[in-house]
This record gives sequence, C-alpha cells and structure tokens, in this order.
Amino acid sequence: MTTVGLTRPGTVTMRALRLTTWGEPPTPTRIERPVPHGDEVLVRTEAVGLCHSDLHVVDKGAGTLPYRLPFTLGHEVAGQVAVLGPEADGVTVGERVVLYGPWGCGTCDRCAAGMDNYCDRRHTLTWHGAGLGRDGGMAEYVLVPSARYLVPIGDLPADQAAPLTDAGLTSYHAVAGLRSVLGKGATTVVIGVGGLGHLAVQILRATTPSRVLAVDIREEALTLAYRCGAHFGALLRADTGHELRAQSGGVGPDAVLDFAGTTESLELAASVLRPGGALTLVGSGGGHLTVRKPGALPQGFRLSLPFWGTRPELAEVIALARSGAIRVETEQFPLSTALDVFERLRQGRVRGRAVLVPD
Ligand code: FEH
Ligand code: ZN
Ligand code: ZN
Repeated sequence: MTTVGLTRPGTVTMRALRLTTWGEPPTPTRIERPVPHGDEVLVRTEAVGLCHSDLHVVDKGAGTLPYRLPFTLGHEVAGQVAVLGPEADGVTVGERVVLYGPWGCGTCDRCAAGMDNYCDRRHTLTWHGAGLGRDGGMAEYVLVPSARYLVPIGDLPADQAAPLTDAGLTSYHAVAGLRSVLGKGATTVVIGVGGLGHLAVQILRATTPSRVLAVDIREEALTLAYRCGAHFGALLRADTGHELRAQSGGVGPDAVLDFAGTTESLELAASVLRPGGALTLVGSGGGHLTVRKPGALPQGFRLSLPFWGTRPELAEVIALARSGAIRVETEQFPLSTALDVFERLRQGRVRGRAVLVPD
C-alpha cells in the first residue's frame, strides 16, 4: 500500500521507499519529485543495492543514529542524469552515473579532497549520506547535492555499478590500506565471502601480488571464493588456523580482511597473523578482541577499521569493473518488492548483493 506524502496539486510526484517512524518498516510513499537548485543534480535511479546497513538503520536506528525522519533509503545507487541545477557542471543530461554515497559537510579539508567518508565535521552532521539520513535512491529519482558526488559509468550495467558504490568501494578502500604489507610473496586471508568479501577477493587478485585464502562458514561461499580467484578456501573450524598458517608458508598471513567481525573471526585472525601483519576489520559482527601488552597479539600487530571509501577510489573501482577485472554477484528484484527483499536479507537468503530496480 503506497501512502501519499503532502504534495501540492499539479506537482510531479514519484514513488519512494521512506523511513518515517523509527522501529517501523519503511513505507512505500508517493512524494514530490525534487527540483535541483544551485549545483544540485537530479538522477533517475536505474538500480539501488540493499546493504546490511539498511537493515541496521531500519531495525536498530532508533536512538542510535543522528538521522532526522523521514528520509528515503538507498545508498548504493546507479542511474542517469535527468536534470541539472543552474550551477551544476561536470556531468551532462543523459549521462549514466553512480553516486558517491558518503556525503560529509562538503567544506572541510577531508571533504574537499573527496574523502567525505572521513569528514572532520562528521560528529555535527545528522546524516552519513544518500539514504542514510538524506534522501537516497530507493525511489524513481534521487537529488544529489553536487556533481562532485557523481562518477560516470559508461555502459556498465546498473546492477553491476550500484553495488560497487558501497560493497565494492568499501572492499577497495580496505585493500588500499594494506598496500604496504602486500608485496611480492605476501598472503592475505579474507574472512567472510559475502557481498563485500567476494569483491575483496577479486580486488586483491586484480591489484596486488598477494596469495588469497578465503574463510567462511558456508561451502557455497568457498565455491564463490574460488570462482572469484581465491587460491585456497577453508571452512571456519577449530583447526582453520593451522590450515591458514600452512597455506601461508608456515609464517602466517601478512594481512587478514575480516568481513564478519565476530569474536571468533577476530581471534582467528589474531592467532594466525604474521609478526608485523595487519588486521583490517570491516564486518559489523560486534565481536571484540583484547589488545594488551604483554599479550597474545603478534609483535608489530596493526589494526584498522576502515569506513566506506573516497571519491577518487570510487572512480578506480568503476574503472576496474569496466575493464572486466571485477564482477559483482547480484540478485535483482523489482523495487516494489523491497520489503520482501529486506526480509530475505535478514534471513541470509540473498546470494551476493541484492539490487532493487525501479518497476
Ligand atoms: C553506512 C553508514 C553507516 C555505517 C555503515 C555504512 C556502510 O554501509 C557504508 O559502507
Ligand atoms: Zn552500506
Ligand atoms: Zn567535511
């Protein structure tokens, strides 16, 4: 059932999936189609990915997120430039684009460098970006504050492009932070081969000389890992650490990318890492790891918790995809079935990344 937001008679409207009440499911709504002003750009949505963060916003956002309701969900967006604001430049009407999703303050040093994901004023903002406190792409159109948040995609299919803006960019940014330890002969473990992990395997193979070992709790995920270029796959069990050490020359992996983020995955990572190795925690599994000296962590242990990615990196991810070096495993669904797809994602019944297509 679609509710109709307050719209003036004669205005052009559009369908949007909006979060209107904390703790309640998002509501299919008809609202006014935005008109771009200044350097804003209106994009017609072609595809929008569904992320576990969308579940977090809907299921646990009350009292934990600074967002102001209502807003339209959807932070993994691909589409076509529909209308330019009078001062907008850098893109043309009809151009196919993706949205760089993390929108910061727009004026601090980090935002000016295209690093809105690490905006210096993040703590003052009531949003994280498109679909995260600001109107996003689970709608027929999405209004983007500036063309600087748009990256051209050429003829890349929308269902491939949309997930690259978050799942792809987050994985790419995480790998980029490991460049210093991933030289010739290095080994990397990827824990969790899901919507992000399967892209991380491909990005590691495409951009580093590293040997790639995959770990997951599901056999089908290991099959996907091998298809994505992993050299070895192991189920997460009591003896996984021995297998990983054996597969990394007996010295242990130089890096671990943890897309699960559970206590079990963190402890496995810390137990196998090579001295001087790096653990990158991406998954929001809520697990914990004790960091103490003296303690059990390897000498020279490094930990990072990267968040999303930068606008220049998004252009690099799109270029990798357009070259054929990476490919997203997706399941496509009509946008009108979004609430069912939210439920499928909650129940772990989505293979790869779920992508919603306006119908
Ligand atoms: C977005 C906003 C807040 C937390 C996490 C996220 C991720 O989905 C972005 O990749
Ligand atoms: Zn996300
Ligand atoms: Zn900023």
